[in-house]
Amino acid sequence: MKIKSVELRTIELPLVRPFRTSFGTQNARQLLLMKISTYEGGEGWAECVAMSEPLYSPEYLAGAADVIERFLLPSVFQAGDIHAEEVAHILKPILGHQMAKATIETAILDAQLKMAGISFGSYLGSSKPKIDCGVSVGIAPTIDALVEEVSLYISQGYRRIKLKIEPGWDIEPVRVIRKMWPDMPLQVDANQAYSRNDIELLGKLDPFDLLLIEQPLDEHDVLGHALLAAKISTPICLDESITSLESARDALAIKATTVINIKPGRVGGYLESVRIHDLCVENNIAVWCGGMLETGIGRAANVALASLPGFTLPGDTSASSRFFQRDITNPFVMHDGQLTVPTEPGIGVEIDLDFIEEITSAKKIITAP
Ligand code: SMG
Ligand code: MG
Repeated sequence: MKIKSVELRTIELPLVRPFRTSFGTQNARQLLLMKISTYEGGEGWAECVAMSEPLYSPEYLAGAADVIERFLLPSVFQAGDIHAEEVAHILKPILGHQMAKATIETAILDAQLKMAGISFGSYLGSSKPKIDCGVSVGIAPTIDALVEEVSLYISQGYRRIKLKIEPGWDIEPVRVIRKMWPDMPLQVDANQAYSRNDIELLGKLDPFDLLLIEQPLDEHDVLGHALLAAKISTPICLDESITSLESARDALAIKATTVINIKPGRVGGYLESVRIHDLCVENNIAVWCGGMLETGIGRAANVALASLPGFTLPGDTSASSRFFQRDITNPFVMHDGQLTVPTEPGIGVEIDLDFIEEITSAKKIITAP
């Protein structure tokens, strides 16, 4: 395949309710969309999961757009005839920027699979037609507001609840939710808000039978997670710290994590995600698919990934309506706590171009030299 042009646009979708984590509150999802066109007449879509500010990860929207245009696309254009399987290798000399790299690889893979008539799910190794859905619940203004929000998701059928926590919003919300729903699969996510000094405090979560605690410490403190894991009984699950197959292997080797959250953007794409999945299957480590408030474009590919056999825990693969009133594709609608894996070629969803145009704040077309 030879890439002819790449369209980059920034869009903004309002969230149905503010989403608060330990690093900030989001009221809207601003994101970068990519459409590639090939000389063979193919088209591929992807979204970049970087947030507008570098708070979850060092990458951010405008930075991703810049590195894509300035460094990544020139390398891709120079490579000429290209397959998705070669993209990571071609981009390797440019360090970091996994989310930006994942966007290019995914758009090329979408175009390639659409041309070949193969769905993302079949290509990646899907083993089931439907996946179980979990939902991520932000830090609420009050315990009552939290109970109300969790009740709504449970009534909608979600099969696992994840509570965002931070110092001062941890033991009490977990205690209340666990008491109301004693059998609900429940987990927490701190987004790095604690330190090694908090081991005793985090141990107070042990009585609540949580599936896991996600990324309690700094992303660079992998050893700290191993020390914590040795002292508490709640399983540790790394998110931000896992940026590649190698980092997953190392974290498992020192027992810093016993469950892994795979986010394709964070690890450089779906192909690296499958490699991490395979490593975990070999080592009997449960994996689940994380979420980055994706629109239908990113969600479609995530749902396909989450249908691989090693994804044994429900992911942050919620319905479109969890975040958006209106999605930019045909919406993902949950039935009985599950989403159906798309089977059409490529990411397998219909793109609502009219709506995308309406919410586009910037657009740029980069043509191959
Ligand atoms: O897409 O359902 C989703 C969001 C899930 O909590 C979620 N993601 O650390 O796992 C995480 C966060 C990262 C994004 S928070 C702005
Ligand atoms: Mg997380």
